[in-house]
Amino acid sequence: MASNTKKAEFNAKKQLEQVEDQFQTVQILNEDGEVVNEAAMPDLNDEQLQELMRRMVYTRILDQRSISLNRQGRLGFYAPTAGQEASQLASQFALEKEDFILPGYRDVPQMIWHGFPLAQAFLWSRGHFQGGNIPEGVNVIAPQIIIGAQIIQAAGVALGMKKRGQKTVAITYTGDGGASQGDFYEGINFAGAYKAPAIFIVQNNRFAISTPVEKQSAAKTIAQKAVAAGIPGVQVDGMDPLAVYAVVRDARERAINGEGPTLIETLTYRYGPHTMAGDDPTRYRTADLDNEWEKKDPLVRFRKFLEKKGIWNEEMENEVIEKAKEDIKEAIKEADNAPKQKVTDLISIMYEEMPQNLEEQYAIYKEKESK
Ligand SMILES: Cc1ncc(C[n+]2csc(CCOP(=O)(O)OP(=O)(O)O)c2C)c(N)n1
Ligand SMILES: [Mg+2]
Repeated sequence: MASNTKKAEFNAKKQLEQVEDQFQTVQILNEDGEVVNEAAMPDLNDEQLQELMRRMVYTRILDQRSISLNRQGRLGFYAPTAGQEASQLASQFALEKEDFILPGYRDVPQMIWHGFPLAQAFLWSRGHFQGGNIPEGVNVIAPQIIIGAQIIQAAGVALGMKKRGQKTVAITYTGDGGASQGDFYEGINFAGAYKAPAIFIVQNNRFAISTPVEKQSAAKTIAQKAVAAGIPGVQVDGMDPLAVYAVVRDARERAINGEGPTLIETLTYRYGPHTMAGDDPTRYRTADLDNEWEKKDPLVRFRKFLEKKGIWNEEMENEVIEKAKEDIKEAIKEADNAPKQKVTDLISIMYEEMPQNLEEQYAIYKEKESK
């Protein structure tokens, strides 16, 4: 017979509420570009703040141009990024060049700012082998298409860094949908158990293609999923570049000091469609929701903040826009001039030492291509 005292001791509902209460959204800049959390302000000088703004403006143009290029048939796969600039670029801005990025398909901007050439990003979009051939010294891998697979890979890369005694981190990105995958739980659990210096970013843009986040999980936050892995979880305003920078920088510090991984949920929104392959967001999102999120725009609030400080103006912004357009024009030309790819190219870049079965196929194709 269960007694009433027992019932009171085991209050499952309260347990859940207590967990959820711990995941309040970190914000530094509000929608009007005002500092609402001075104590959390990251240590960035004026030049660094301007550079972060430049990158966000540049990337917004890159997104617009990529969408046009895709519609003209000059790019292949493209997953729009507008709306997610703070989440993507401020998190990359908190890294060092030696850190390793394991991106998802929407995370091409972070790769570019980590040193991956734009022309190669365009080639990746076209499925050209040179798009997956990462230059030496650029610590990224090609974007992951399998949802959640990069979480496990990041745990492994981070553990490798730890074993080599490197003071670096592996950072990986997935979406709200990715946080429902088995790989996600396995990856954060493993990294937690081995105190691997990993940073797991879940960009919660509220939709996995057309499925709203509320339908994917009963958890009120994605950040709280960290609790089960025994690692810290932080939910941050993903439209606020300063807050994103601050939490990622903090996670990086703890990781390189041997304190293990962190799960970071960035609350963000993608203004465009899921990809350019043809989904229609008006069939799964309301105009009201779009408007609500556009008011939170990361560029608008950061611009206001910088203008108030007197370190940003229209002329500077126009300069960045022109530079972006120029770079994109050059990069697409370079991509157009890439050699037509052969099957042997695809095979030869896959492994340092070719396995026997591929050697056989390589020989067959080499023969065919010589005719
Ligand atoms: C293992 C796996 N299952 C399904 C898919 C098909 N798929 C591609 S994108 C996507 C939605 C992912 O949504 P989310 O993780 O929220 O990322 P977002 O696209 O919003 O950035 C799905 C289900 C896939 N690529 N891989
Ligand atoms: Mg999503």
